[in-house]
Amino acid sequence: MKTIRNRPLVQRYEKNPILTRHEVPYPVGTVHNAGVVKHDGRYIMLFRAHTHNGRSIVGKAESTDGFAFAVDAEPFLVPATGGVFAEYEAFGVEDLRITPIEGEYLLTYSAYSRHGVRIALARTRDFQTVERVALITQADLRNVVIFPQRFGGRYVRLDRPHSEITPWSIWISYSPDLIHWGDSRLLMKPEPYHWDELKIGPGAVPFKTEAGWLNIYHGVFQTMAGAVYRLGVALHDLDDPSTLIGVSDDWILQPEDPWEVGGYVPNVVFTCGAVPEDDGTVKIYWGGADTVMCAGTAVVDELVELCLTNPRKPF
Ligand code: BMA
Repeated sequence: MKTIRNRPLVQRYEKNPILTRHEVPYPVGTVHNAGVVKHDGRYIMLFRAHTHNGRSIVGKAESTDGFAFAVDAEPFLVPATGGVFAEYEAFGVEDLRITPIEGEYLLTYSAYSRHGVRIALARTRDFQTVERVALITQADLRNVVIFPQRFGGRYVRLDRPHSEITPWSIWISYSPDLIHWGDSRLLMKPEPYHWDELKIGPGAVPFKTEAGWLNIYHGVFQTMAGAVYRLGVALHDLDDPSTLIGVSDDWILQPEDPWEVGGYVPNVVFTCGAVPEDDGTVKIYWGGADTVMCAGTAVVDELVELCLTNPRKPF
């Protein structure tokens, strides 16, 4: 039996949007799709922003309460100017995720170039200096989230390859060293005539609950008026994240506010980050219409319950 609630699963912050281009001290056209993490008691947000040439960079903002963010004077990550990264980041860096692991933060982001889109990995300990590690996928692949712990000594990631037979689906891959990835398996596919029938992809970095790893992902439905991006949830086994305990049949968030329904790309809520709190809630961050940043709060147990009751088949 599903619990009947008289409030939405994700309670939107009443002062959404929490960040727009007007709060950025350098010229950008958008602020969206941010990775967020708690570091030394402060919330660090690494957001994507379109510069005025139409390509993306990553900016940084900080907050003490997770809702009111102040943006740094300079961008955090811009396309590399030297080495192999320069060749593959020339068209911009996008949709960064932050994985806290073993005392450091792994940053995965989309690197765009004339060769397509692939994923780059960088690391930081303090969000002051960043070290690029490796380009960890080929083209065309985006939306990679690394789990915040190793399993059997190996790093584990969810990724999102695309092929005609298995379009835009969520796979899992493993690495002994963060550079070489393999042992890949399919975990979830879009479901026909369902809110996520066109595409699915990893969203926020999965976080640990008592029942399993909670994975907030995005799903896309094609309508006559264009694509609609929503968020859903899946629960992965704590010891073996390749085992899916349940995938919720329902979405948890869809575009509803004016800045989600309208903007640079209308009808989009897209997450790259969520911060679990000690009180059993999770702050979820999403880009609205590829234009602004929004936040909301959900009760973790309710998201878990949604995965367990009335789940859909992963594929
Ligand atoms: C996806 C990515 C996201 C974006 C979404 C909606 O393919 O490009 O960065 O938020 O489309 O435009």
